[in-house]
Amino acid sequence: MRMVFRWFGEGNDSVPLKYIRQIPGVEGIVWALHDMPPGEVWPMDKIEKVKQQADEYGLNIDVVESVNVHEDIKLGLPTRDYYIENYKKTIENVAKVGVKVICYNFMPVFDWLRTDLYKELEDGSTALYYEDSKIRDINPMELVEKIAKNPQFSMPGWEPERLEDLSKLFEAYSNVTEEDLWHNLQYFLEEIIPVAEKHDIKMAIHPDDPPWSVFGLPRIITNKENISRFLKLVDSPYNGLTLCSGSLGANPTNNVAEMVREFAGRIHFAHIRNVKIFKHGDFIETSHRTSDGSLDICDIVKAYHDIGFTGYVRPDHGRHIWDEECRPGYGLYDRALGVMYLWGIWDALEQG
Ligand SMILES: [Mn+2]
Repeated sequence: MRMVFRWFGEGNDSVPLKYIRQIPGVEGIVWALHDMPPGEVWPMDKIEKVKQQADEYGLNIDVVESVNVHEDIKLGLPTRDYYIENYKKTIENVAKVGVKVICYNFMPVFDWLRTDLYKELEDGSTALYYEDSKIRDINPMELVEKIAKNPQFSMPGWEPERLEDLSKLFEAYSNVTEEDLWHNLQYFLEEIIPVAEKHDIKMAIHPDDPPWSVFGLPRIITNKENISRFLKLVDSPYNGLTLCSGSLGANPTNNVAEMVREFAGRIHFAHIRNVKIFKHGDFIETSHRTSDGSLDICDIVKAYHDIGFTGYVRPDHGRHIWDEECRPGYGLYDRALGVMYLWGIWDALEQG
């Protein structure tokens, strides 16, 4: 496995590249142009700037997360063709600096979803928390106020401009069924996968987080059956997965290690983190350690080891520990501990 670490860009992340290079075994950053609105072409000068910054610290920029998909594509509107053409140009542009994998998702309106960004764990650290009853009771607008208006940083997937016209967006989705979403995803893939093939970039869809419908919006990348269906939409190795253990694992019926084995060869990027699941679909993110959460991270890493995984891995979210001031879920300390835990398991497996 090749370890990488998410970085939000100069002036947009509390963690400097100088520190990232000091985490053992981290060879590159997972990056994006976070100031580019979905649907716009990423310009070469901005892409090259990130490359230069990473080069300075000997870090690669092989993995992009995310190139966001414009809502019109997910909605299947006539304007989608324009945004798909732009998406292709962005693929072409990032290929010029050597990008190998693009992570993206196909979740309507909301990217990931939580009800509390700073829920306290027993040890006094805080972490991202999802409480199902709150999602049922809350108006989506209130949630946006809470999440998107985070005072320190704009939250990835929750960019204010993206959610500006939330009620209109909800209205637009009111007639979109899961089957429509499948259809729109297929249309998108049939257009972009040949371009990805041409430029040798593996497309890696991120599962829905959490892996079930929220606010009545359709969600489809949620379980093993649906992922199998997704991979067949365009049966090419370039149409692959970002297998996120924490997202899929929030549903206890999902067996992540089993999915790793089943989808080996189509997994280009692994997000590994633990979650502790409570009743009623509530869950909290925990340290990566198996005993701290509900997922057997040892078994998941073993599955990757068994399949001879040579793709990219990143520790996913971390808790907020040691009074670190950071983006919710994206501090240095707990993610660095996560990296070391993953390497610890991997190295032990290597020794047999
Ligand atoms: Mn993830």
